[in-house]
Amino acid sequence: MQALAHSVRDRLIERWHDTHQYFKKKDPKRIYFLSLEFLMGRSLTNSVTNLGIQDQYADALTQLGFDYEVLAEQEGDAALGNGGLARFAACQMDSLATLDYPAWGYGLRYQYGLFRQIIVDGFQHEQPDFWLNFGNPWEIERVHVSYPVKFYGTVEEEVLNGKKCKIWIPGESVEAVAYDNPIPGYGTRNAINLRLWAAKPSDQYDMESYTTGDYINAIVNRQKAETISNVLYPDDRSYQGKELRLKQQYFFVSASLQDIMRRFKDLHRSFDEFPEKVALQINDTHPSISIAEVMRVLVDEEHLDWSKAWDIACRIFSVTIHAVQPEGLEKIPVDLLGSVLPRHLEIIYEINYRLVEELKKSFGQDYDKLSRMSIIEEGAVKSIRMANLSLACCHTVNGVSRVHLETLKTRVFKDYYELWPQKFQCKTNGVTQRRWIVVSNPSLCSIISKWLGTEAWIRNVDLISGLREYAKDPDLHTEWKNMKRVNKMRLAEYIETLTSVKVSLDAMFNVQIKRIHEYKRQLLNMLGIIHRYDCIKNMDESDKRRVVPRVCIIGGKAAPGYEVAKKIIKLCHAVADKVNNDPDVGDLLKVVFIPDYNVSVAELVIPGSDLSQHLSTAGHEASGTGCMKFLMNGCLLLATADGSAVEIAEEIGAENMFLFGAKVDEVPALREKGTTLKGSLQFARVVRMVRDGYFGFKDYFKSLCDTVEDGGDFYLLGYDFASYLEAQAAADRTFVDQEKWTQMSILSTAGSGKFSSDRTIEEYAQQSWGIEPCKCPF
Ligand code: B1H
Repeated sequence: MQALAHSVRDRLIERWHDTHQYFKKKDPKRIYFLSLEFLMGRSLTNSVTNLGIQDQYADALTQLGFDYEVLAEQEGDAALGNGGLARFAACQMDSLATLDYPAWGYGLRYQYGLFRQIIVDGFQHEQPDFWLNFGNPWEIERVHVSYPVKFYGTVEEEVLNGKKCKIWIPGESVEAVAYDNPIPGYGTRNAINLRLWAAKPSDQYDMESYTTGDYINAIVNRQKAETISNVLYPDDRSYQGKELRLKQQYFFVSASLQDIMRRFKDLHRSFDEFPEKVALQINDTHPSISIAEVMRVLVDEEHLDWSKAWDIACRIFSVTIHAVQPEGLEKIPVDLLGSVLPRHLEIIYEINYRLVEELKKSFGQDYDKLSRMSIIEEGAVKSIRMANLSLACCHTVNGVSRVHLETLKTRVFKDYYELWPQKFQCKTNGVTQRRWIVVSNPSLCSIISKWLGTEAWIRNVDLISGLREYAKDPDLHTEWKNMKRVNKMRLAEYIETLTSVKVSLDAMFNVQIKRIHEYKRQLLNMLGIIHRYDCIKNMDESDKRRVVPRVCIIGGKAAPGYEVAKKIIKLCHAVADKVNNDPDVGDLLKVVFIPDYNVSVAELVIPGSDLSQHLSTAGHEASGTGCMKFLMNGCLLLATADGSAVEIAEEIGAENMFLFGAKVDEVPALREKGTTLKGSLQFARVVRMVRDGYFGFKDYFKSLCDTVEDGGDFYLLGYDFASYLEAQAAADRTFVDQEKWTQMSILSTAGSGKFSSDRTIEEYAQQSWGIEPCKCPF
């Protein structure tokens, strides 16, 4: 595998090198995509596919006595991210390369990726993912590309050319070393760069301790420097105010900006041209300290006037917000920021002072409004609102689906929207069909190309709608069903190897794979399964013959500190134990938890699914991108009208999916009703089964049951239960009619074109970044 990877890498490097030479020669405006997380998964199959060398490689390997697919399976995942936000970044990189945009990705080279999930007795345990153990053939270490990144210290005033200026005297310096990861486009020579920074001790580090003879401490401190890029934070959306997290953010931002400015200065004299050559995209607010950093460099180091510098900053930055709730927005305590980055704190105060003066012109003395819009949050812990900093500066603020943008406009950033409506834009997420069809479902890929008579859809996905014409064609149906069956077989084998559960290929494979979160409502899924089990138990043999057999597949990680999510995982196992071993049930119902869900598991599971579930309480999933991957693979969707599912329904027709549950605008009123809102009798019954210890672990599950009963039920499981069961019943009825099901499946794939990240990237390029393709000649 290593040898194979190195041979592919050689080809990658050639293209990557040529692309950069070409970019350098043409000097187009570049887009720099800053993200604290990239979830790249495996690289071999993706690179081989995009380079168009798969057949030659497979043949050559056969001659050497190896199997390409077997080798490809050996590769571990690069899991430098948590979930949707990070995979979004990875899909964007694939589209940027394929569409020939002059783009760079910048992030952190964590030594430990997202934890590995181990299940012991049905409980989740976390193990470190030391993914670099055997080296990483896909990266190129650039020992000569390194920059010092400073922290702590003090700010002093000095007089330069008769003008007072501030200078930052840092207390610590850490070296950022570049690791380059070539990202090949498909059907083009272009290969762009994902540059990830690793922290190394700096020679200038803690000079004072050396000179004062404190040798041991000096060494210990040097080693501490390396911890900055050690480990990815597992997202629980609540670790606000951690020093290491702030240092990670500033570390990669500072190194990236030094790199970007050096590249700019190689060819340009004046920063006046900066906005014509540089667009900076920040992936959520995590890199938003870059706004203060750009101001610091331009004002303190390049000696530009404040207003000139601010004008430049406002023209280069745009942001994508992924959060839905105001509580999900990042805040950094003033004390913390002031200690780690004292000069940046001053700069943020200055930005805020000018912002508030500006706001007063529009809103006069409306102090409530002014304090809501301020970058500084007063209160028990005085904090910096990173989202407000981004809103104040960025020329574009992007939501990730239409429903999400609406929430941003009307709730989360209402005041800002009223002031600057033109900044707010919708850029519905997308995923790359290269990885999610071509690589992970080769049989589907061949079917599509055969029926469309071209492979052009791989670069121009709009063509995929051409399949609609054949949605009723019996020959296509036969091929489609065979494809699905082969993929299900592969998945069934995987399930059996992992869990020893044998599943029937005639059953409907019903899947929910994503991070475990209360709002995503895996608990609703479990309660639905319990209801189904309860019904089967109470049936006579003739009723049982009418049951559609189901394999319920669940997978996902819970943040290590998220107790409720961990209990949901245990419940999946407890229910599986009972159901899978009940002779009354047999093949009618199987429950499987797939451990350690990650990108490569998704590549296997998605093509083998019949039905996928997206159950978030309406208004809570900003977009959701898993659903797009299922859609492309012709899996039917059972979903709430939330995030991108609303737009999917528009594209394929609501009649081609199973929608259920409260709508976004009904949710607040339903919550108001609170305690008076009683779920159905059926709901009460299944919760009672868990409460009474029907699945064991009575005491352990008590608090889980409390979250959906006794007036709790913030996520409205009780309210949505009846409608959920109805949608599941509709899915059963349809599944019996295989012709109808297959037709809906074909129409799903045919309607998935909009959800390609190629479309998303074109929108960003045109509406936010103002960049043009720059295609390296072959
Ligand atoms: C999304 C996050 C996120 N939204 C903080 N917010 C994180 C926030 O480690 N952290 O600090 C990590 C992740 N991730 C997801 O983004 C949304 O929930 C999905 O609905 C959306 O599809 C995805 C991509 O836009």
